[in-house]
Amino acid sequence: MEKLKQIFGEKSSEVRDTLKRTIKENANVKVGDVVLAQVYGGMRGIKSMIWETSHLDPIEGIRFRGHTIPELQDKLPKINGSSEPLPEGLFWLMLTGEVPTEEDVQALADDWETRATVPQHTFDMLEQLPPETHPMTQFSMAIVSLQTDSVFASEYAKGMAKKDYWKATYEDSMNLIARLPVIAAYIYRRSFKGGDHIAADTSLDWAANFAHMLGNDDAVFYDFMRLYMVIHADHEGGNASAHTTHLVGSTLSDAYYSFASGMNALAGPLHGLANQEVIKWIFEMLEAIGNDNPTKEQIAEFVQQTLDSGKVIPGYGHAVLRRPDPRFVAQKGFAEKHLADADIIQVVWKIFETVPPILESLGKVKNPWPNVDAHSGSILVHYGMKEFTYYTVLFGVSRALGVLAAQCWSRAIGFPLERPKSVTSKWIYDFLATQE
Ligand code: CMX
Repeated sequence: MEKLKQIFGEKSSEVRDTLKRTIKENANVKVGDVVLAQVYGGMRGIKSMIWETSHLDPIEGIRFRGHTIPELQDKLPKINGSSEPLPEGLFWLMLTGEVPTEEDVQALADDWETRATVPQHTFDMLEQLPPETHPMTQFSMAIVSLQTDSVFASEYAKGMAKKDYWKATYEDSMNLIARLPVIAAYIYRRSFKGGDHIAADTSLDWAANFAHMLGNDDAVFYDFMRLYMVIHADHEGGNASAHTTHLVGSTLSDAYYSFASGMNALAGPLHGLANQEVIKWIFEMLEAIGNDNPTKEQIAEFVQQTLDSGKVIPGYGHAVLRRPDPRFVAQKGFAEKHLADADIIQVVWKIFETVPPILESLGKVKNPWPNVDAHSGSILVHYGMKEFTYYTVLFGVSRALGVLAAQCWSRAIGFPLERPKSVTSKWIYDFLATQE
C-alpha cells in the first residue's frame, strides 16, 4: 500500500518537525495539576500522553480525527449496497487524518488480503491448547506467536536507524491487522465448531470476510461486523488496552508484543471482557426470572440482587463518559433498524430504562449510563453467536485498528520510553506534613 505509506510518511514528518519546535518553545507550560485523589484513583483525568487518532469527551463521546460515529457512518466509504462504513476507511482516516476515497479503501483491502497468510506454526501452537482454553488466552498467544514475522524486530537487529522505525512498524501493523481475522476465526471454529474451518472469501471486504470465516454470511450481519469493527477501534489513549499497547510499545517492543499486551488488558472484566459479562449476566437474569420477556420490575429486582451481592452491573459506567456511550447508541440504532422485535434486544432496552436510576440512587457511581459493552452481545446472540466467552476477541480484532495506527504515529513522532514517577504512601504522608 505504497500510497498510504507515502501519505503517512509525509504527514508524520511534518507533524514531527512542528511538534519538536512546539515542545522546545513551550516545554514549561503547565497543562494541568495533579491532586491526591488522582494519584490514588487510577490516574483519572491526568493529561500525560499524546494520542493522535481519536479523542474522548465525557459528554459528547468519541471523535475519530474529529469525526463522531454518525459522521463516520455518513462520510466513510461503504461497499455497494451496504449501509455501514468500512473499517478500512477508518484505519486510513486514523493514520492520515483524511477521509479516503472508495478506490483508496479498495486498494487497502486488497493490500491486507495479500498480507493475510498466517504461518503454520501459529495454527500448530493453537492446536496444542485445550479447546476449552479461553478464547482471549488463545488470541493473545496467537498474536505473540506471529511475532516471528516482525519486520521491526528483524530490522532493529540489523541496526535500523531511528528515523526508519515507523516504516517497520507500519509493515508490522498492516501484516498483523490483515492476519487477525484469520486467527480470530480459527479460534472460534476450533473452540465452538469442532475445528470445521471456513476458508477466506477474498472477494469480501475485511470485516465481511471475518464474518464469513466465523460462519455467518447474512448480509445484515456483514454490516453489523463493519459497524462493530469501526466503533470498537479506538477510544483515545488512556483506556487500558490502548495505554498498555502504548506503554509496551514505548520500550520498542514490536507491534506483536505490544498489541498482545494490550489484549491481555482488554481481557479484564472491567474493560473488554465486560461484553462477555453482560450477556452472561442477562442469561442468568432470564434464568432466575424464568422467562425471556421480563418486566422492568423484575429486572430492577435482579439488578438490586446483583448490587447487594457486591458485584457491579456489567456494561454500565465509564471512567470518562458521563452520558450514554455513542457506541451503545450506534448499536441501538442498528438494532432499531434491523432487529427491533427480537426478545433479547427488547431485554437490553428495558435494562437501559431500568439500570441508570438505580445506579444513580447509589450516590457514588459517576456515570450510570450504558457503555459499548451493554449492547453488542444481544445483537450477536440474535445472529446465532451465543458463545459469549468469544466476544472480547471481536473487540480485540477491532481495537488493533486504533492502537496500531497510534503506534505508527508514536514511532514516527519518536516518543520516548514511557516512565512516569511512582511514590510510596510514606512519601505522600511526608509530603502532606510539609503542606501543613
Ligand atoms: N455497577 C455498580 N457499581 C458501579 C458501576 C456499575 N456498573 N460502575 C461504577 N460503580 C461503582 C464503582 O465500583 C465504585 O464503587 P466503590 O467506590 O465502592 O469502589 C463507584 O461506583 C465509583 O466508580 P466510578 O468512579 O463511577 O467508576 P470508575 O471510573 O472507577 O470505573 C468502570 C469505571 C467502567 C470500571 C465501572 O463503571 C465498572 O466497573 N463498570 C462495570 C464494568 C464495565 O461495564 N466495564 C466496561 C467499560 C467499557 C470498556 O472498557 O469496555
